[in-house]
Formats: sequence, C-alpha cells, structure tokens
Amino acid sequence: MPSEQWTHPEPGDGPAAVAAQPSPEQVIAGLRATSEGGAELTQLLTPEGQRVPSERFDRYVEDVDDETLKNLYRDMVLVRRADREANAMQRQGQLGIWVPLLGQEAAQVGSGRALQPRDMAFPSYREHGVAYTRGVDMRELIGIFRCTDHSGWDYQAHRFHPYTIVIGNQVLNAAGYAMGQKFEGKVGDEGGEATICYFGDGATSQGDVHEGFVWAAVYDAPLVFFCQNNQWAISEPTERQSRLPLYQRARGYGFPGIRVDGNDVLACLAVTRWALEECRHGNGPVLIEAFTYRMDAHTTTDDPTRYRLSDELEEWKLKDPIERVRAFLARNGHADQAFFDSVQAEADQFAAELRDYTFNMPEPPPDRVFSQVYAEPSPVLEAQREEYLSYLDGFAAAGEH
Ligand SMILES: Cc1ncc(C[n+]2csc(CCOP(=O)(O)OP(=O)(O)O)c2C)c(N)n1
Ligand SMILES: [Mg+2]
Repeated sequence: MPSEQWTHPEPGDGPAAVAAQPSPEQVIAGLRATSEGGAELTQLLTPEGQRVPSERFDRYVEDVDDETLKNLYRDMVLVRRADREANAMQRQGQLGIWVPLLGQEAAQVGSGRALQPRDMAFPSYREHGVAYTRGVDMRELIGIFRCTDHSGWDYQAHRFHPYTIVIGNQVLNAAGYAMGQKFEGKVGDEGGEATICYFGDGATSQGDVHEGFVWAAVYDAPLVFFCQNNQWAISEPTERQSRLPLYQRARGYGFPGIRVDGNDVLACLAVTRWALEECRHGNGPVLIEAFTYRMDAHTTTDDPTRYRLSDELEEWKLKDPIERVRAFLARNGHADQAFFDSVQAEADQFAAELRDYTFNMPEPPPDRVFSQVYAEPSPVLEAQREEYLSYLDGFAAAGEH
C-alpha cells in the first residue's frame, strides 16, 4: 500500500523503468498537506472559533479559563497593533526596515506564553511577539530597525537571545546552550530548564539547522525546535524546501515531531507546553512545526505581489489567529463588545507610545557598537574603539575651523 503522501518508490517496488509517478490520491494528499496542514494538524480552536476536544492535549490547557483566553487575545491584539504601527513608521521613513509578523501572532504568543521565566529562547528576526511575552519592551526592539542599535535588551534578564539575521544560525547557538543545560544538571524533573529555538521553513534548508538537530538529538538536549512554517522564504514557497511535511523530518534525527495549527493560540500553547515538559524531563529535543502564514511582505523591502497570488492571502485571512479567539469569546458569552473595545483602545495607546518613543529616541553613544561584544575587554577591540572615536573627533575638530 503506498503511503498517503508521495515521497519515493519503496525498495522492492521493482526496477524503475519509468519515472515514478504519484497517484492522483497522493497528489491531492500532498496539496492538502501543503495548503491546509493535512490530517495530522493539531487544532483546539477552529477558524470559526469552535473548541475541538483533544484527548492528548486538553490537559495542557486545563488551567486556561475565560480570563486567560482573554489575556491571550489581548496579547495578540497588542502585538499586531504594534507591528502595524512599526510597518507604518517604516513607510514614513522613520525606520530603516521592518520585519512584519502579521498572521503569526498565535504561533508566537502561544509558544511564548508556554515558557517559564527560567527557560531560554533563541529568536530569528520576526519574533516580536515572543519578545513581548518575554517581557522585552517593544521600545527596546525598535532601535534595531531605526538603525541606532544592535539589540537593546538584557538577554540574560529576559532569557531572550539577540535577534539572529543569519538564517538558521541561532539553531546552533540554541543547541549548544541546551546541551549546557543538560551538562549542568538542569534537566530531569518538573523544575527543569528548557530552551526554545525559533526559525522559519526556509531555514530548514540550511546546514546549521541540520547540525543543530544532530547535536541536540545525540545529547538529548532540552531543546524545542519551533519552526514557524509561514509558507514562504521570501519568494520561495515551502515546496522548494521539502518533499514532505517539515515536522516529519524529526523522525530522521530520532526525536518526535509534531505539526500544530500555528494560527490557533490555544493549540500552540498546549503543544509547546507538552514539548517543554518532555524536554524538562530529559526527553528532548522535540520539533514543532507551527503551520501558519506570513500575511504581509517578507520585510518592508519586499513586494509579495510579484511572486504570489492574492487569493492565497484571502484564503488565509479566513484562518486569522485573532478572529477565531474573538469568535469563541463572543459566541460563548465570555466577552462583550465593551471588552473588545477596551482592548482596541489599549492597543492604540500602546502603538501611540511606541511611535512617540521612536520619534524621540535617544541617540546611543557611537562607541556603543563596541560594547557587549565580549564579556571582558579585548585589546584589539579596545584599539578599534579608540581609533573610531579619534576618527569621529576629527570631524569635530574640522568643524571648529
Ligand atoms: C545564511 C543566510 N542566507 C540568506 C539570507 C537571506 N535571507 C533573509 S530571510 C531569508 C528567508 C528565510 O525564510 P524562512 O526561514 O522561511 O523565514 P521567514 O522569513 O519566512 O520568517 C533569506 C534567504 C540570510 N539572511 N542568511
Ligand atoms: Mg518562512
């Protein structure tokens, strides 16, 4: 019996006299897996806002009452509003670039809220929603995009590593960090530590991700690989990254992989809690593929209308991560219009403060670029700093004449 999705002929199928062809059923199954997430998508809240019971995952969200769900809703609205404000500020020339997260709020808030303060998180560059859940002030993020700063937050205090632009590179950092947690005996029971690492579908094609998978697997590192499959790596679709659903790759490395509806905040919370628990108890690593969609451009320098059809976006709008929670809350009488209005007003205020801060942001001292590179001063770096400062002094001196 051929597998549900077409991958490759099995050994023993006979000599390949003609090129192997998938059956029509396998083609349809493959298309479904790509556009809808397929049969193995873990979902607790449908796009229409209906709660789907799950024997396996309900216990991970037992404590999520109406208030908690309203808070998750609020988190997502605030994060989206800040994202839209930053996007607009880039358009007005106030930011050099912005990396929108529109559409990925549930994946980021759900997984971020699953973390304990002691856990460590390694983001790529789109994880503003995760940053928010780690207590990083959005104003601490904005300097990177205004090109006045490299990354402004205290990584240790927030347990949130600097953004990494080099695709997939943070997976190696995270694997090393999680191996350290293991070596230091911080794994083993409910109080154990874990690490989560965020990367995209495109990153899975990078050698760094492969190496990170191998190291984490053979050392049983407490690491949750959180892949946000937003269907695109700039202009490259996922079918140019993989012949099979990304979560299935975990099997080849010998650890569990699971696909969750990345637009379902409750499912993302439940599945990430499960994965972290596995890691805390020494059963890591785990791969989560959050099946979601990048609703805006790759960055503000990108024009997605050049490579994808607008009906795809229209289809995903129906699966909006915020709307399904709103529908659930409203339908079940957990929240009224006054609640939704108050969250919106709070989000507008949040965005106004971000804008105000951006416009009046203090210029960091020019030699800040040399700080936070090494834990202790390095003579080479110190010499470079001196040289740079005297170079800048030259301008001041020239201005005096
Ligand atoms: C090593 C490396 N190669 C190429 C790039 C250029 N680049 C920036 S983003 C990107 C696509 C990444 O796609 P994905 O991993 O799916 O993440 P997404 O942007 O969709 O969140 C590429 C190729 C880079 N930053 N680093
Ligand atoms: Mg992507």
